[in-house]
Amino acid sequence: MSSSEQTLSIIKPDAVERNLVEEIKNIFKKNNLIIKESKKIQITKEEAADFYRVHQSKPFYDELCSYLSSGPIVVMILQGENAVIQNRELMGATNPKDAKENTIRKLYGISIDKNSVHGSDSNENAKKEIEFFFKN
Ligand code: IDP
Ligand code: MG
Repeated sequence: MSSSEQTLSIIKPDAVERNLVEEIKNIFKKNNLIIKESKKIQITKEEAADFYRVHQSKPFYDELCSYLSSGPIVVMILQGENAVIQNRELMGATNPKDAKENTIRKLYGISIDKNSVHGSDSNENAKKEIEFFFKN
């Protein structure tokens, strides 16, 4: 049975600003994730609040929404075997300090908030998040 899946990846403002887009994309490609779609956009704080609404009760919610809307981001659909888990493994732990060697967040993350990338955490959320950015 094929387990080819799609997931949503976002290169966050801290990484776009430091010109890390191609480096991060190369990590996906080298690890058998195909970039099916990619676009550089900037979203409003309201759109960020909608995207991150699962976190609305968290103390860092307002800061998180301000941050994601603070500059250009690159949103991508990644496709491959077990894409959701594969992408999460390549990203590393939420806090770059806890991330394993050679993960994107270990290599490039600055702090728990400026952690360079977002990735869907389940197939169900991947579908919703792809819809959010790519279906009108
Ligand atoms: P994830 O991005 O690894 O899935 P989540 O727990 O879903 O992590 O949190 C979403 C985002 O919220 C994180 O990527 C990070 O940018 C931010 N975040 C998570 N925990 C904290 C925190 O304790 N302080 C500030 N920002 C946080
Ligand atoms: Mg998450």
